[in-house]
Amino acid sequence: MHTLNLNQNWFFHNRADRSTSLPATVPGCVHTDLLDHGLIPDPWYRDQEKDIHWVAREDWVYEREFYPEDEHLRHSNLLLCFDGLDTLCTLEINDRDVCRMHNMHVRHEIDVKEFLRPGRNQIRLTFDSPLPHMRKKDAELRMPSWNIFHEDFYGKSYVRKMACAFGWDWGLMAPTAGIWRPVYLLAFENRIRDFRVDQTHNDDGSVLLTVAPDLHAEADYTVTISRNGTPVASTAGAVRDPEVCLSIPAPDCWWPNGMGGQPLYDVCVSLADGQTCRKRIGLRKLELIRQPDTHGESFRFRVNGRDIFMKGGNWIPCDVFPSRIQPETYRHLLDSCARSGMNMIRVWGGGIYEHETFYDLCDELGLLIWQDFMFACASFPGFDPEFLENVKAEAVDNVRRLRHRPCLALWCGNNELEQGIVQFDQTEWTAKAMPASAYEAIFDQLLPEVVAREDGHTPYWPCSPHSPHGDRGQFNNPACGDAHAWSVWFGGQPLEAQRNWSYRFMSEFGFQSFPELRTIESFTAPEDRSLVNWVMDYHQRSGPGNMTIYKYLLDWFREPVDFESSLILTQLIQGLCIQVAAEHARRIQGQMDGLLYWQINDLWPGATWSSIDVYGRWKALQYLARRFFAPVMVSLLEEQESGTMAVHVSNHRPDTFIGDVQWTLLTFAGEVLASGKETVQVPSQTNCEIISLECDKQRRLGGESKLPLEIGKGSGIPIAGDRDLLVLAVLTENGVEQSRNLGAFAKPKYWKLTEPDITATLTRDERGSFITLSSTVCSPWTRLHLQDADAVFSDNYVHLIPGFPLTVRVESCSLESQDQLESALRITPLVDLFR
Ligand code: BMA
Repeated sequence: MHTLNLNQNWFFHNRADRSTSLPATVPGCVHTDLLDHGLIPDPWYRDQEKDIHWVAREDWVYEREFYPEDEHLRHSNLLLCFDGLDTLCTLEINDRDVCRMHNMHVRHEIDVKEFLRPGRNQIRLTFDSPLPHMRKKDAELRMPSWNIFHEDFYGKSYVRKMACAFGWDWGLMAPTAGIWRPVYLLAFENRIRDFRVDQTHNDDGSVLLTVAPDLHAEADYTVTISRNGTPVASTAGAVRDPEVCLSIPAPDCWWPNGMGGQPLYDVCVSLADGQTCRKRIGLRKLELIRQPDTHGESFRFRVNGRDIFMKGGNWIPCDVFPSRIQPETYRHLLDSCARSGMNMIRVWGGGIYEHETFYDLCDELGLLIWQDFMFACASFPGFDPEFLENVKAEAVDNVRRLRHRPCLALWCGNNELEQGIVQFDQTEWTAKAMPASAYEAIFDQLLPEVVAREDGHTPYWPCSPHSPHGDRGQFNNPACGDAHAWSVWFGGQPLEAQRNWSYRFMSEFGFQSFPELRTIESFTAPEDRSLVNWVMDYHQRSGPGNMTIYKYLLDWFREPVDFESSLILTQLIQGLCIQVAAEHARRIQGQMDGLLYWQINDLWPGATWSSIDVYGRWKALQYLARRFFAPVMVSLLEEQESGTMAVHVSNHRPDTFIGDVQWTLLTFAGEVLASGKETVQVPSQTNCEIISLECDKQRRLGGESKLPLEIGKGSGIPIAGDRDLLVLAVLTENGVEQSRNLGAFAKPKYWKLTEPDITATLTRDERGSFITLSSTVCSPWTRLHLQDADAVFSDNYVHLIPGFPLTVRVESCSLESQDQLESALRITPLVDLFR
């Protein structure tokens, strides 16, 4: 078999103007090509996005010549392969029409034997603007949809194209066109198209692998399983055998991050002519356990027989032009997730089925994938046979592409359609919703059938969120299924209300923040750098927007001292919001068995829900996640009225945790009022309440008391417990700190903070650079950052408490020398951020 790479030597032009043909980059898209040639401005900068909208209204032509060799042409099979075409396009070869394509999410293999000739050949792809097609279809029947920011984009559901390219509440509007994944020619007589691997985990611990090749050949084949290059099993299949079985007697099993390793095995199917097809698998059994219990019905992932709490976030495309995403971007983001203790990522349905690199990294890092099919926040024409055919091809292709991966945990039909955009008691289309029949055709029939047939193991879930029992329209059912809880951001409830959650699995909730000043500087001019102005608002796409951020900010913190402090305080309120929810979820593990926050990443710079911005800079949330998703975590839960503080330890390690919790009651000046130590033993995947500290009583023993409340509830006057009392809990194992947390009875805005004297000592050894920090008085959420440079620290927004020094490692840094690091390092205590 020959593979001829055809990614080079492409030219593109506007269909209306043939004379301006310019070199193009493939894989790529028209926007990145226009940017490369300086023909459109950078849409990220200020409000320049509006200056690129015209691009989506034009038709674009991509063409190239190529000279196949005789050894290609003599083969009986010549397939022109496109791994991704965006989206409505016509293929011509040598001026002859070959076919039309209309799905960005599917790979195409086109038989071009009759179209190719010796010598010069020309391939031309004409990409139609999707807008006239959408307009025409939408005029026939309006497709109700959310997140439509421009009337041009009504009808986007008729096109199988990345939905968020039309704009979302965290991103810009830039529907593009082009050859967004590789293109190549395959020339062959025999071919291994693909193969399927199924695993059976036996009671004796062995694993039986069934390998079923999909051959375009009349040939015998061999299957070999190897580990780190060493074969562990091999067998031959005759041409008539649809599948062969191999036994792995002593398998090394694959585990989600934090619960064990991620050993990977290579499966290779080969033909006598030397042709091979390979996949990398992990040996694991994954189940979604939905069984009746005292709370209703569980929603719990079980891997290799062990119930595991899912910790993670939601993933959107990392660029509105996904062809531009680099492997390093995936690596940095996913590595950040794994380092922050995550074990599950939800690939959200308004984006793309991700690149192989993404899933490779998830396999390697132990990040399970909740994979949505690409349907989000809109109705879809489930009555149209042509549309259903198109969706079917997409589903079959993507299920086949991903089904062998150990990271794949769940196929989910769509994002949020059941929360209002489909009416289950309705048979007609309305301006706001689709009828049940059109919905069911896609999400209750077509997709689950494809998953059952083509995958056969991975569970299918129709929608996120979905209630499997009772009224399906009651999408956030606390007794069963998953939930998207937006009661804080959209509902305006206080952060602490999240402690009343009793959902079974939280697949979405979130809070927005601004990115770092350096990121703001990248898209603003100096005069834009204030909280309220046109450019800052232009980069905020959520309805409740900045007003909501500031409302919560001022509920918890004081007025920021300057612009940069405002940015940081928005990150802290965001981090705090997610922390409150995550700690609660871990405390009620067994009732709630997973928590995925909205959202991990960004596709442009601005105010969004992300924990890592579009340049890969960690916001405070990412650091806090590292603490609240840590394998072992101590958390504190205050009871205002009684003045007690409960100390909990949650263990997500594979084994029982044995260690000590040291607790200290102290004033902000650092005066210790009481302290103690408890030895703890916490079984794997459980949470234990260790002790309930009677802080009010302790405090009285040590001095004056203001608890339980300074001022009564309902008086309209701010409620605060003791404003000068902190509880520090430090969890240690053999004397080594594993987790540290703070509790208080008043919000930070009322705390009696004083200016700390912080000592930072920089050291360096063969493991890297370290910063040891100590403080004369209590300094919660102390920020480390570099002036005009970037770094990721092992911890940040740290709680500095007198007598409890802390060492932070510099995990990555854009500066080269230790001297540069030393002079760029800035340490900002919370008290310096607000007035
Ligand atoms: C969720 C998502 C997105 C959206 C986010 C914030 O429910 O599914 O549609 O961006 O809310 O509004």
